[in-house]
Amino acid sequence: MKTNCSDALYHRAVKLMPGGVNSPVRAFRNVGRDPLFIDHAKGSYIYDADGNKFIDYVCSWGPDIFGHAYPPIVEAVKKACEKGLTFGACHEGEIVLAEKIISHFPSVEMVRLVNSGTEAVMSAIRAARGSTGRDKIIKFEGCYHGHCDPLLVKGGSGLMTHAVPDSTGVPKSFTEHTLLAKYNDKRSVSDLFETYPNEIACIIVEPCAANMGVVPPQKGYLQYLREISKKYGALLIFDEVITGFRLSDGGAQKFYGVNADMTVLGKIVGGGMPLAAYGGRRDIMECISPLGQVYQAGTLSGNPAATAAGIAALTAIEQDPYLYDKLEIRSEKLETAMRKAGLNVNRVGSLLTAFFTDKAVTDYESACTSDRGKYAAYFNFLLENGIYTAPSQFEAMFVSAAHSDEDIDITCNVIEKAGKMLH
Ligand code: HOZ
Repeated sequence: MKTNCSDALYHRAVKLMPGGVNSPVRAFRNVGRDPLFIDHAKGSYIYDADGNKFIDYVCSWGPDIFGHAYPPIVEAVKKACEKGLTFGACHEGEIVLAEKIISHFPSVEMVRLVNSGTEAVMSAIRAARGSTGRDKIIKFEGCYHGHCDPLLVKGGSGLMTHAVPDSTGVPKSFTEHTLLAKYNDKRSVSDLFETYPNEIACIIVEPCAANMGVVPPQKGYLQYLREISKKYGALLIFDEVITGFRLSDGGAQKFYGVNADMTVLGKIVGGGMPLAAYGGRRDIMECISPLGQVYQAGTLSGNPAATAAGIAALTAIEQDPYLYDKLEIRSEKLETAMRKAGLNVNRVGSLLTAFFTDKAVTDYESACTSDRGKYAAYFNFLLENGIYTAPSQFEAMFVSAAHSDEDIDITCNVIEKAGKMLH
C-alpha cells in the first residue's frame, strides 16, 4: 500500500496541529502507524490521498448511515447553501428538524439544536442541574460523552485509547460532583443514591455503550436505571449521539423500550454536518433561556446548511421501512464471520466491536482486558487488505446502507484471513 502522499501531508500537519490532527483517535497512534489522509469518499468507500480505496466501516464515526456523500443529503445542503450559510436568526428548517426529532422520540417534547455532541451533553447536564436544583451527576466508567470538563473522568473513546482516564487541565473542583458507577452494575448505582439521596441531578449513560468498544446493556439494566432515578427524583439522560437513529428510528429508547427524561442526539441527526440536539420533557426544557434561568446559546446553532442535512437524513430514514432490517442482516453476516475467525465480538444492530480477550466484555474493566497489540495487528491486516476500521480498540465498527452484499462478502473474507493470521 502506497502512503507517500499521506506521509507528506502528515509531516506538514504535525508541525501545525497537536499530533497532526484535530481529534486524537484519528492520529492512529495506538495502531503503530501514521494516519492516512482522506481525499474523498463516496457510498461505502473512502479514498486516501495516495489513491488507495477502502471499504469504510468508520463512516465518520456514525453519521453516514446511508454511506458517504449520499445524493439526497448533498443536494439538500447545496440548495440550502445557495440561500445563505448562516443567518444567526430563526428559519423554517429548525422547526422541520425539531418536528422530526420529536415525532421519532416520544420522550422528547421540546428540543434545542446545537453544534456538537459535546455541546449537547454539556447543555443537557446544565438543564438537569438547573431544573432539579441539584449538583451531582452519575456517569459510568468507560462511557464517553464528549470532552466537557465534568465528564472527563474515566471516559471511553480517545481517553481509553490514549490511556488518559482523567484529562489534565480540569480543576478537581470541576469534577467534584461527578460520581462514577460501573456499567451493567446495579449495586454501584444504588450505593451512590443511598449515599447522596437528595443530591443527584441526573444519571447520564450511553444506553448501549459504544465508546469502550460496543458493550450492550444487560437485560433489565436500563429499566433499572429508569426506576432508580425516578425513585430518587433524579433525571435519566440517554446519550444517544451514537445510538440515535442507528439502533432504530427512535434510537436505543425504542430498541430497548425504555424512555429517558432527556435525550442527547448527534451524528446521524446532522446528516454528516456539525449538528447535535438535546431535548426532553417539556417541564425540564422550559427551564432553558429565554423561558427559564438555564443559559445556553450559539451563533451557528440550527444553521440552515446543517439543518438541511439533518432533515434530508431523517427523511431518508422515514422513506426506507426496511433500513434497519437491511443493516441487521449485513451486520449479522459480519458478526458470524468474526466469530468463525475466532474473535470475541459484541454487536448491537449495526454497531460491532471485536475484542481480543477470552472474557465476556460487559464493562470498562473487562474491555480493558482486550489485547491492544492484537487489535493493532488486526486493524493493520484489514487496512492492508482494503478494509478501513476504527484505529482504536475502544470504538465501534459502523455498517451503513451503502455497504453492498459484495462489500460484506469481501470483508468477511478478509476477516477470515485475519483470524488465521492472529492464531
Ligand atoms: N473519539 C471519536 C469517536 N468516538 C473520534 C472522533 C474523530 O476523531 O473524528
